[in-house]
Amino acid sequence: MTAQRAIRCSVLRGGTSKGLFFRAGDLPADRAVRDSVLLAAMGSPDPREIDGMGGAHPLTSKVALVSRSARADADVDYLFLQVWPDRAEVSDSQNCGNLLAGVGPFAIEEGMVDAADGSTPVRIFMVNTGSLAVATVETPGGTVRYDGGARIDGVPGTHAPIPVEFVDVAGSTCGALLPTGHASDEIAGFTVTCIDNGMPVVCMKASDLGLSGYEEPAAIEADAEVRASVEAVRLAAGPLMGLGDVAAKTVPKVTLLAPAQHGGVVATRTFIPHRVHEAIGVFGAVSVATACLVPGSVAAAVSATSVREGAASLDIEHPTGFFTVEMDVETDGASVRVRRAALLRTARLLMRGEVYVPGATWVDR
Ligand code: NQM
Repeated sequence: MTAQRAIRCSVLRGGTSKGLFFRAGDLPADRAVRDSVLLAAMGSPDPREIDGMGGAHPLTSKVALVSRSARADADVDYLFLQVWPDRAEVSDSQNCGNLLAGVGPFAIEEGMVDAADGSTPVRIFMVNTGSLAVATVETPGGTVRYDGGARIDGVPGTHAPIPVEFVDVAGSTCGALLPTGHASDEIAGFTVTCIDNGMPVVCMKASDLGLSGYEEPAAIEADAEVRASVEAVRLAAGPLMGLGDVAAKTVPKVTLLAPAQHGGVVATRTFIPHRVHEAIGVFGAVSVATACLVPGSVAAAVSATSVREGAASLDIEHPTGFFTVEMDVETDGASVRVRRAALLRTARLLMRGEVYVPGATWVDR
């Protein structure tokens, strides 16, 4: 008999995602052992994740590893890991800007960052993409505040605002904002735009797939022909975006675009990559918003924006509302430079304690 192993852990909602937050040093150093521990903690592989903490959806089967940073420009390092619910795989191939919103509160709660009286900016080095974010957490009296008046679509109620700012995410995974070197490409029979402003995304017109682009996520997921076309585009786009074989990777995402319906810039439905997002990812939204500003892109053709220079607030429509991205851009002919992107998230500490995994999953090597 091997006793169960208890590991310090917190559960936080970050934006429209939810995950397990660990101090990096509390997990095994060996990567294979770490991954088997995380799979056990989540209850994966099992589509219901019934024997673990996972929520049976990629958006609720996420992990954040946080540690004090050795960098002069960051307070903490954040490594995001996607635990697949239905297969025994843990992926670090993408970043997650939603779980990112929980990193500041977690770092303060865990004593990694000293809270000021009022608000506390937490400088976060995002290990997956080698880029920086600053998240400002409300800390009246030096304690994290979770209640407040900020509302984000996809999350019920209102909570304390956590503004998040990025300066250097363009090309952070693929090496260039437009990884193929073009504003649009023909891939697997479709005209698409490949972009990476924090998340590798392939934009295509929903109408090219015979969709309006306003369908519910479940209806799109139920359409086998659409799923097959989207995956064919994704698999062909991966190597062209410098991502290699993406069959087992969570990137690129594929976002289907349609004209905005509710006064925003563009309507979106996003494959992440095999489920359709109930909203849109944070960096996914930043990348799509940027694509709308690139002359000659599929997104610019569909979108309603005429922004070309300076500060702009872009509302990206998604299945459960809007995602507003504040951007400061510079356009020079066919090229776009994003000086800064900022957005609003909320987060909440849901549970703090220990997660139990079968002792046999943590075998020291
Ligand atoms: O794009 C989902 C999410 C994400 C990732 C996904 C994210 C981002 O909504 O930054 O936040 O695209 O897999 O959490």
